[in-house]
Amino acid sequence: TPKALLWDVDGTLAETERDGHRVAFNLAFADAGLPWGWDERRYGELLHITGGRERLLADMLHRADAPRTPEARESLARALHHRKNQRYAELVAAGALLPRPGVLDLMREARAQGLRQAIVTTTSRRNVQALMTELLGRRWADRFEVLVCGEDVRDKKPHPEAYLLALQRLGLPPLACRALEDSGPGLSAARAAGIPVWLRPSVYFPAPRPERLAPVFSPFCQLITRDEDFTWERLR
Ligand code: XBP
Ligand code: MG
Repeated sequence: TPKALLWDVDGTLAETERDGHRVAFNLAFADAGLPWGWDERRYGELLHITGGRERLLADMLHRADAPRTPEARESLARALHHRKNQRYAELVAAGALLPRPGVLDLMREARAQGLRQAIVTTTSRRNVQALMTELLGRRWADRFEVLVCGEDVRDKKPHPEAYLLALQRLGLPPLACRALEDSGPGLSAARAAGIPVWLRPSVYFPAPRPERLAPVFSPFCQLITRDEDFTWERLR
């Protein structure tokens, strides 16, 4: 059995991408008077680019009405991203996001079993703070020994930096841990750090077909497609 659980945030704890970040980006576009919008299909495509600001910049390359110079695009992306995060915090505080089934129970059970727990995400500390306060309450941080966020790394997922930093801070070897992830970039990041993954795909990341799983996935990735399998009893 593992000694520590390393939790991804976006898509893993809640469907934050579809119901949170995407909606908040669209509100930020409207706030800025831009006729831009990301529907679920387009946002799903853009999700392979991790980092909200980076995602905005990538999308601008496909828009005729985006600023011409890289400097102007940078500054617009920074402003929109800032506004998006304000809107995200508002949505979260209004209760727009619910924990995914099993998440809170699994956290509780892991704690009861004496497991160590960490947060390993490449979103910002502020976004994590907003979401966790809503999902777990004001004292949420007591439950996690280590908190690695976007500010702590130079390279976002799928780069393994965030996971490597978490291992270093926990003082544990990768095989003593399990990463809980929902996405392709998250899976790649954990795998590249040598950490076995419990993969519970979120809406934007359809589960890979079984014939494509082996041998790349096993034994490093356990795919969880049903809510009833997302329990400590089934996973450990
Ligand atoms: C998810 C991401 C983030 C979010 C938006 O990371 O890639 O970019 O989509 O958050 P993870 P920001 O699953 O590792 O938590 O706007 O703060 O980037
Ligand atoms: Mg994720």
